[in-house]
Amino acid sequence: MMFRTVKLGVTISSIGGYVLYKYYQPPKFTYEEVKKHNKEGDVWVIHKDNVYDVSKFIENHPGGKDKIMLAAGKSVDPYWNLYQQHNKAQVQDILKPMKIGKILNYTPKTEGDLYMKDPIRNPNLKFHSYKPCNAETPVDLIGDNPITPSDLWYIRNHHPVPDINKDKFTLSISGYGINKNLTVEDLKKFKETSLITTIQCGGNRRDGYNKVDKTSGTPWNVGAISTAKWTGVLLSDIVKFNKNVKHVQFESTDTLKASIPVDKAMKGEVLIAYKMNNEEIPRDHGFPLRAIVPGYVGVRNVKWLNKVILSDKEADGPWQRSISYKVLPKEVKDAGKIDSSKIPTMQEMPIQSVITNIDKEDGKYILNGYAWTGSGDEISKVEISNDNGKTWVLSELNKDLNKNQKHWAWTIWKSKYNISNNPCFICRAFDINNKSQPSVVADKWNLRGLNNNTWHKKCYEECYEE
Ligand SMILES: Nc1nc2c(c(=O)[nH]1)N[C@H]1C(S)=C(S)[C@@H](COP(=O)(O)O)O[C@H]1N2
Ligand SMILES: [Mo]
Repeated sequence: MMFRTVKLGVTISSIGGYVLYKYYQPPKFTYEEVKKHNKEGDVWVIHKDNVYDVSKFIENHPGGKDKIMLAAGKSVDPYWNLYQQHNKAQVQDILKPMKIGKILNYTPKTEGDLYMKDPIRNPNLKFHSYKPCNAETPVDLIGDNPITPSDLWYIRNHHPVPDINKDKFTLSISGYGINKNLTVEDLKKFKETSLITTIQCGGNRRDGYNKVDKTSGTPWNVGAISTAKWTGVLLSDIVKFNKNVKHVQFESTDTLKASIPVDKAMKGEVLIAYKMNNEEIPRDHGFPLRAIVPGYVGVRNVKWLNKVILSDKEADGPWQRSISYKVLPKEVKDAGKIDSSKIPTMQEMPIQSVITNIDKEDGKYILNGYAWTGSGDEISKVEISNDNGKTWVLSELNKDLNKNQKHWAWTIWKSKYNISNNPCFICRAFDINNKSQPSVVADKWNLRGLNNNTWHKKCYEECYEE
């Protein structure tokens, strides 16, 4: 009905009805009204204080129908903050004819949406979610980039990204007679140390378990892992540990809490980092300070670190004490039925290897992948099977990243096969102590989908250029 009024207004003004044109008021809709138009075939969205009917447009949305449906009945602005490609005149031209009115009592979505201030991200990441952001690194780039470029590092956030003013920021270190507050500049006065470490989320390869039985959590494929050079100060260089200290707790501006055993804190090359790949740590990865705990599960590498607490206890909270990071026995299908306080939380990561991509080049299959173990031990070999695990051959290893340090960074590997071979491959790695990966996924299955380090199988898939 109101739509017609608009059309009529335009027609009359064109034959001289200037008065109507001048006094024409576009229809106003409440947020509640817009919210009702959130189903396929009937989709309204809000941009700034305008309301658009995009029902007919959604199939043509360059980012896919699903993405636009996320904003159905709501404001697109928080999403456009992530996808900056919308900030151009062309987009406004597309929108214009779809405008149906204005929003009544417009309130810009800044406070209401805490994710509005999240940083702009590289669209080549493989996104699982946006609020909070969970995204995998594009693993097919690893062969050419053993050190992951910071903007392509996987992102695993539990909350909105804190917006921190470095000049006002301090790190507090407390417990057992210690009580210091250090600015980033204060930290920089200590001896600077750099380490190249791989960080892997406890849920990396969770999707592999889901084929056995459902698990809870983001269904990560093989890209919840990345490697960077971190620069900062060793925790053991700035804190003297009293013998009663059993755990070192980390807390962050976004309220995450985690802890590590004091032994690791003293001897495990734990870093308080202020640089990632030679630059300030990007906001998504912990600006301005991050705990780097080489070889330990992702969540102990606390971003936006603002407190270090020496304690006789583990950190409180879900990330340490409850089941989030507990590898439950495979028989447990209902976490409510067990006493999880008896099960230790994950810390050091087991040996892992993965085939990241298989390409066809000059009549050969070229396999690339990574291998790594949280103990910091050297990867001695990566074996590939082309006959479903009966026989194995060695792949070629590139250990350059660990030349001057313990093996905290992954070893990249490569293998070549004639095209006449079966297109399916399995990989497994060994460390210098001959520790290797388990073969059967069903044996390692656990309710929270953690620590999947079973033999990794991948087949070559033709991809067609459009
Ligand atoms: N403060 C804080 N630290 C955090 C997280 C977080 O949400 N908040 N996520 C943790 C988890 S589960 C992982 S796997 C890694 C991910 O780090 P990244 O986003 O830099 O890849 O950071 C860890 N540190
Ligand atoms: Mo994680």
